Amino acid sequence: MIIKSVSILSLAIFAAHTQAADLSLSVGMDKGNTGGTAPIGIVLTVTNTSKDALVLPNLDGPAGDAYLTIGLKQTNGDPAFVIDSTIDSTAAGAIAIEAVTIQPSESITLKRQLNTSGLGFWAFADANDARTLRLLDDSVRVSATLTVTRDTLVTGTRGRPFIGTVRSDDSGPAPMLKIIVEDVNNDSQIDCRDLEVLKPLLGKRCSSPGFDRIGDLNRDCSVDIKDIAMTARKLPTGTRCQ
Ligand SMILES: [Ca+2]
Ligand SMILES: [Ca+2]
Repeated sequence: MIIKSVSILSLAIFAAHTQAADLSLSVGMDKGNTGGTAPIGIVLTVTNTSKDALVLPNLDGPAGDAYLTIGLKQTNGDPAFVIDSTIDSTAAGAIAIEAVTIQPSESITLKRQLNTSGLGFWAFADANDARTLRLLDDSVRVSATLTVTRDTLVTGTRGRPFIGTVRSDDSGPAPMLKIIVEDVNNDSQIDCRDLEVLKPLLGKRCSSPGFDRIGDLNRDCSVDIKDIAMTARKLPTGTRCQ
């Protein structure tokens, strides 16, 4: 029994090593600002680091053959959360619904939009308690994992199917993004223009006509003085707004 366990362990180590040598995955930001409720573009670069042409299967959809996980982890120690993600498109804009061959040293670029719900970045401190919903408001580290579980969709392509897992951490430090909810108009600055966006929303609640989540900075379903104060506190010293 002991011998059997050791050989399984050795196999696992060998597999991890060969996968790391086949592909590398790096993560970057398509758009750095994270204010308001704007989506964030994540750019993933997959590079063939092996000597063979490699085939990646259909990358569209979580059907099970290939999937991508993008992890967001707050650097202040609060719980991480993870998005199980499909891949929106290749760099050229086409959805990757066909298997793709990557030649040795060649890279393909994939894009993924996060926060497309417009709700802002949030997480549950306790997944079983809806009252623990809160915004992510710290720097967030982004990482990604690409997993290919089988090659049944690889047809009509030339090359060796890639099956395995590759993580962005393998190719360097994970990029960071800063979440700034006080930048209401998402122009990378906190100034009087952000207060101008908030003013007409004052007094509106989730159920009110004209309510806009962009003004509800603390996500308590009400645009009120607390939201104004959050932005006001972040204004540069000495700023006077009309
Ligand atoms: Ca702004
Ligand atoms: Ca509020």
